[in-house]
Amino acid sequence: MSQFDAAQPDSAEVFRIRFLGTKGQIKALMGELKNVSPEQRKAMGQHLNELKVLAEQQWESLKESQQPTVIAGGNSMDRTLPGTPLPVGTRHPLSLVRNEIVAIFRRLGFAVAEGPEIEDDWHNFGAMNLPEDHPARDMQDTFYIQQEPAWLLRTHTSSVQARVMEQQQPPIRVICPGRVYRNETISARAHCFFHQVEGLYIDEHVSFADLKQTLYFFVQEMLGKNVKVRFRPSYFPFTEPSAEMDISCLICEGKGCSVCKHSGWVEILGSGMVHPRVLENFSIDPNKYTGFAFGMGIERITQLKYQINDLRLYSQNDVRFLQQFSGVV
Ligand code: 2NM
Repeated sequence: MSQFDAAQPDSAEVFRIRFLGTKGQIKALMGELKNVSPEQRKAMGQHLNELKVLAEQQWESLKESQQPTVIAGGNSMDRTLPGTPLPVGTRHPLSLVRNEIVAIFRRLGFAVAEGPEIEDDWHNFGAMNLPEDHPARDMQDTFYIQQEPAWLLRTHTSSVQARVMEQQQPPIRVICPGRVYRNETISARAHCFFHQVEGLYIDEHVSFADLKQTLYFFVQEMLGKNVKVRFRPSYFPFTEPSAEMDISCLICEGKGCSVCKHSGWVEILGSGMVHPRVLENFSIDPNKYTGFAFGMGIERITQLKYQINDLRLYSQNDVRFLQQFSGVV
């Protein structure tokens, strides 16, 4: 640190006394003028005046840099003090897993689509072939914001796929990640909101074999080459036929534990061939086009990947939980 560092509280005054004071160096040089030959005296005088002006400027700027900055409210702040370090946040485990899922499907040519969390009845239920009296429409499961006309919190991201089909004819290849809401009592195993990735692929000649191979590829990329899969027949109103996919339990490697309820298998997603009525709802000709669709919960896959056994941890924002994912990209 030099003698005239702005951080030194008295450096302007030290500078003034040394260069500009009555006993300062510039005054002393001025005194020497009488010893200079008359021819050189004028030029020398001009140089010394320039030096004096420069020294005065330097003195002003030193004084200025030492002024405490006055901010609104009258508090003063020393801008030369080092800042207080701020704690750096970490990516949420659900975001990490969502990003991974999205990256895998993007490599297969799926585009990402997003849509509103507040929906009307048509995009969430009607277009998805959910009849008026279907239990998923019950007050118990759905958060209604308004009854007539109905505004609700989407219960799945199929509503986003409805909006894609409304705007685009096949080929369609999209995945829809997002938050969905269901009116459930909060516990370790259920929450009133969770996160989904749904996928939709419609083109000519899309088959159930395409569905199986796509989802098999996904699981191998996501959870490793050793994981086994099986498909079980199931039912969804928007697909026919429908199937649920299980994977061999990663926690006990199929031997039997509480996560797989001693069966060796855990369900990770639902899927099926898009119901012809859903295609017709968007003027997509079911005789020309077929499609498959699937939906998975991000929480479930995160649980398997990181062994998180309580859903509430995801939304409590306890830094001791969140910090465990620091450095994971
Ligand atoms: C699931 C399971 C099976 C699905 C269907 C559609 C659409 F838009 F094509 F109708 N989107 N998502 C679907 C199918 C979702 O979630 C468990």
